[in-house]
Amino acid sequence: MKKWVPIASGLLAGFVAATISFADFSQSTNTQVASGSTKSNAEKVYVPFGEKDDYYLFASGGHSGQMFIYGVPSMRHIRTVPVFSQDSATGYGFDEHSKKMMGGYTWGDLHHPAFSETKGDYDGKYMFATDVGNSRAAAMDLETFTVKDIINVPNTSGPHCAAFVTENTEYMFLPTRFAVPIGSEYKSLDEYSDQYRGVMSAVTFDQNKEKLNIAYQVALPPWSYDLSDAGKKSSADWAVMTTYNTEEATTNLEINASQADRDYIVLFNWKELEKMVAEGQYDEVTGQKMIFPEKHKGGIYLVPVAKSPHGVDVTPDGKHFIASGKLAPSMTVFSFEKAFEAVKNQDFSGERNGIPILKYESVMEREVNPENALGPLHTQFDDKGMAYTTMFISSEIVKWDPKTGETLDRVPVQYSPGHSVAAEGDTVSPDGKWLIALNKIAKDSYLSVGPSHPESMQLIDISGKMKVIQSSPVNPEPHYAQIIKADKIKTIEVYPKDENNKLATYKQEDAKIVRNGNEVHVYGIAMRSKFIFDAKAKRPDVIEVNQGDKVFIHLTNTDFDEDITHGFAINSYNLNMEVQPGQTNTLEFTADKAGTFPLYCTNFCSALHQEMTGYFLVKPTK
Ligand code: RUQ
Ligand code: CUA
Repeated sequence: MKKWVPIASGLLAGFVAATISFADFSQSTNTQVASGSTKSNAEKVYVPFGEKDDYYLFASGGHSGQMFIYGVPSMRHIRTVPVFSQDSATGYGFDEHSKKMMGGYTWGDLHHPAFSETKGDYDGKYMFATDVGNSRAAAMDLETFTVKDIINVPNTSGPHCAAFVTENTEYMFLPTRFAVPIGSEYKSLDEYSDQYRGVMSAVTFDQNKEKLNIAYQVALPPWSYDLSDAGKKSSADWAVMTTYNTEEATTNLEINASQADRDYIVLFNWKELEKMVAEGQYDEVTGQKMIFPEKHKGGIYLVPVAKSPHGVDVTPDGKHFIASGKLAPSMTVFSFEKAFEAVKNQDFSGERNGIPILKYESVMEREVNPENALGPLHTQFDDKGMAYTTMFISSEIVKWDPKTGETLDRVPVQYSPGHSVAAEGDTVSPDGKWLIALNKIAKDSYLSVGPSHPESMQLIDISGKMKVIQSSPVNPEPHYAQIIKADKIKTIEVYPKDENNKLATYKQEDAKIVRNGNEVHVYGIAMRSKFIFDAKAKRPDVIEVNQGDKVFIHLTNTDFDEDITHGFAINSYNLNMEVQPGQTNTLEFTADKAGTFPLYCTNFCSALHQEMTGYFLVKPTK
């Protein structure tokens, strides 16, 4: 068995080396899991062929920019849905609709997925996610598992903390991870404290139009905003976010952002902020309604918390929020009720940038320090309100009671869990059946694929004593995930006919090629097992254009039949798109290369799929 080696990089490395000997952890290796892999465990995760899993797992794909969909408990990977990155398997980022949505970017860094909620429970309608790489937010619909809208979030650089939605999906709050000057203009780092801001955006989603919108922004101090969560029930109008680098360091953050003993949790009342905006209490900046807390008072408070906190999670009953400290080995339980009292009594110990600081003792309920548990990051909950916190450094999950602080159970995981996710574990009614540890390091767990190993997701049965019973490799990198009951998601089988869509062609005889100057519009059909671009032509499956023409290929899949997806690719033209049953999709490009280019269907659609081809002929302009 290979020895566990320290993580050489990252924020925690110095702390790790100074605090513990890694030899202590070489004990908790994969052999422990193996000895637990009894037949009864295998039966728990075995879903016989033809039967379906009980839950969907939506795992963030990190810097793959995608979302990974798994079944639970089998942990079978079902689908990868492209969100922020191009994907040649589906033509995402190539067809017009998705290309436009992507806003010119070809990659993204997807961190935290969030289901839409009704009354604090997942409603199975939409999934939201944010892109730390290029400051975007996306909404995916769960009828088709495709992205409907993406917005760029101005004045922000890396909405890491998001997306976490309020109880009825009124808002998601997207605070910045990196402070930047408003408008992202050039400003010297010497002017950091004055000129840089940590802007948070309140984003809404219009379900009828399927559009994301920025309702307003808040110019918070130039700190890093790390994680957030929305309140529930009695705290439903509130939200919390952790901060670090309240030192406002501009270099060598590893050391300089860890000086102060306390950072803050930002506690805000979004109903009040909404009211302030309605009453005109904001400045119009870069086209946004911007609240400046030093000027527009109210609704925002700071709660001191042990240095450099990471996760903050609201308990299912909405009464508490729990912060976990990267650099302090404790979970701190805060009381919303006490915070509301403190706000009412103006029980402040000072202010920063015009934001009142509540007294720590007035809001804190207890600090919890399980013995030798190090690097607490994120907390999930079960049906009894018990908390499960990931320990990044001591590589384990600790189960504890938020009401007493008592440690109830611990299980080693392999290794270094960031988040974990419980079945419906961040809603008002968690299921309490499964918990999945999202491990940064899978060392020795799977067949080797060279120096870089996959990450891992370990399935833990939490119905009794915690037991790791299954594990699945996963591409970099599942930051967070959500598990939803499978029967909440109602997918459609085919896209319904849309008679109002002028780009769609449903009848074979209507397929045509229309030339307009040097623009060529193809209104074509893909069906088993042929393309029809021009019904009246001698060769209906051929598109002929002149070099330099602007070509639009509008393709409708007229097979209104489940699972009959067609693809469309032109050899050597670096173009590819997918048309799902009933769907119409458009490719737009310039025919800049003259020559003869075969085109073909990329999706295996019938026994005669190989015959589903044609030619794209580009006449040279002499
Ligand atoms: S963060 S490992 Cu990107 Cu969710 Cu805590
Ligand atoms: Cu259509 Cu293959």
